[in-house]
Amino acid sequence: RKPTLAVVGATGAVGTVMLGILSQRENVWGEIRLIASARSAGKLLTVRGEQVAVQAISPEAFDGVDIAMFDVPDEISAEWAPIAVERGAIVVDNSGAFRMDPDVPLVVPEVNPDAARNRPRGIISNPNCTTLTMIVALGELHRKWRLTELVVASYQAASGAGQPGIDRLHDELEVVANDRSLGNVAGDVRRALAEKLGEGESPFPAPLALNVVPWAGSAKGEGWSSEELKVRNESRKILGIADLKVSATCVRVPVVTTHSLAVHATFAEEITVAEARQALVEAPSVVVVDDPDGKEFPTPADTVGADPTFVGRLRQALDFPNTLDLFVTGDNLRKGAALNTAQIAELIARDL
Ligand code: 11C
Repeated sequence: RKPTLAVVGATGAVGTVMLGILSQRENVWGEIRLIASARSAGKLLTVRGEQVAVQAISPEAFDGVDIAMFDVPDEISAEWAPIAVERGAIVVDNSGAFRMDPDVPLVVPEVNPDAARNRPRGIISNPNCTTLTMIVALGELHRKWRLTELVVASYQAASGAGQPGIDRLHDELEVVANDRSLGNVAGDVRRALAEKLGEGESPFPAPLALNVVPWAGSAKGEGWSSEELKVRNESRKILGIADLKVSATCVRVPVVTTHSLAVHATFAEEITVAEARQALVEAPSVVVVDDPDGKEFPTPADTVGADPTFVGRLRQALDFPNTLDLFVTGDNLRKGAALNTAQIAELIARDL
């Protein structure tokens, strides 16, 4: 019997990409059950070329499910993942609810696949999309040269904030698109948005159109955002380096989908650009795009919709021995979320 899979949060931004991914990858699943809030119950969604009606979330909805993938907010996962486990499912959770629980593995199949086998709570966590954007490439370099320090700045897409983030960016772009006077006086974009879109709630704490916003997530004290602490804590856990030195600055940019990171990575062993490039070229799921003279480097616009991590701008840091600077891009809804979750589910389905 092929295992039964549940997709919880099937109607969200990540859930929508998940249904596409499940339709494209090898068909290892028997039934695929779609679950969402009661509001979406009965809605017909297409997966594997078939229309499937969404079921309202309930304990019974998990009966007979072998693996349940959750793409829902933290508080929904915190409540419902243990219920799905009680009903017999193994949960692969893409929220932040369980990632730092010592009894929950945090898995990236290219980096620490074996961790998926030790899951005392019946739950496996999927990392945050910002961490995931860089971690496959860094895992490969760490395997060979032992990573000791990481300084990163992120350039995060609007879809990291889900469908409301995507909608807001498009609304803002519509306002600024036909006004060439904007962007010349401090506050003019903010005023134009307030005038045209009202003072309504934005998922972002400042205008995103014609701007960059040095903040993602919630405040975690001493000036740090939740997103920055996730990059630090999750990188340590996935790579298994408890004392990895990490400093992150997370920034939102007016890109719909695909996160980018500028990475400054220091290693215990001597590393050259040529060796690092070769290791990355050979790494599964990594594509090196690095010919600035030929105008070839990773950009979000050229990455969106693709599965691999793209790496470019590889340089030996001039004033830091054993340190590489590089730029990485990855589709935050695919490898950053749905794809990695699907890969974990496939990994554990093989052992069922
Ligand atoms: C963002 N990375 O870009 C966030 C979204 O912990 O899974 C995902 C939050 C998370 O806003």
